Amino acid sequence: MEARAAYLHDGAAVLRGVLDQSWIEKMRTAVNEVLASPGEISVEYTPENKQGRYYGDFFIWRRHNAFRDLVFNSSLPRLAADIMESSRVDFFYDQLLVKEPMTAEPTPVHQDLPYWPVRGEQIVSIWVPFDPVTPETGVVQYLKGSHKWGKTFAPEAFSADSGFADVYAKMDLEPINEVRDNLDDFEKITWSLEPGDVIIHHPLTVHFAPGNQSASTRRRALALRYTGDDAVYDARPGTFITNPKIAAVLPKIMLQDGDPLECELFPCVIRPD
Ligand SMILES: O=C(O)CCC(=O)C(=O)O
Repeated sequence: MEARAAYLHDGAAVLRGVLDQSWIEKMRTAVNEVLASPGEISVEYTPENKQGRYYGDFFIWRRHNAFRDLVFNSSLPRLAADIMESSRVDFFYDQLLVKEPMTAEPTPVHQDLPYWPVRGEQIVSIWVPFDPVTPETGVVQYLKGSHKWGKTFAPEAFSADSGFADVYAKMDLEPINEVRDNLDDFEKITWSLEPGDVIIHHPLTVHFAPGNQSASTRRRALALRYTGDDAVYDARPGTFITNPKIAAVLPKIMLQDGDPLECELFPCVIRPD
């Protein structure tokens, strides 16, 4: 599979025309519903006195049918299985990232894995936009090959007052400042996308996204995280799931360090034959 080869080599790859228009329409409506009625663990990353809106939300599949349908019944779980070459697929979580027109806030330079209570090789994110995305509206950019650097950087909170900074401080990892301050030194890969196209990325690939500078085009996007055969629960302190606000609304996680992920919160989507 060409996309898998690119994903393994570069840390990210694009697939065109994966979702048809009916999914896009359905999810646009669903995202608008979420934005009109923000979830309990949603975060407004744009300060109140500033223009635009950078909205983040998590685990929406648990409360919204359209999100659940996309996660379980679209072609995306099969895509995840193929990219990971995994006989099983579990669903880790969904993360909605909306940048309305004229939103200045960037997505910080980061790797995903340090935020997560998971370890393993078979873990993939599928970034699914519901609007056309360009560098102007805030498409994600990846540092080519950074998943193979053998480094794990300390997570950064997406905004100073989002309530995550104290949680992440529990991790004793190398800060990412050196990379963030020298972005020009690294080769980046990025794509402009039409709705229906998706990007897949590796959990250790360093990535970031600018704000949305367009005066009229929205940037509604959903990141879906799937795991495969070798992924296990990682009980190290400071992962995003230990944020008290998040822990309070999710079922209690009974998993022990090293357990396979499947449980009520991380359901199996494709079971091995
Ligand atoms: O959508 C964005 O701005 C960032 C996405 C991202 O960081 C992710 O999917 O891991």
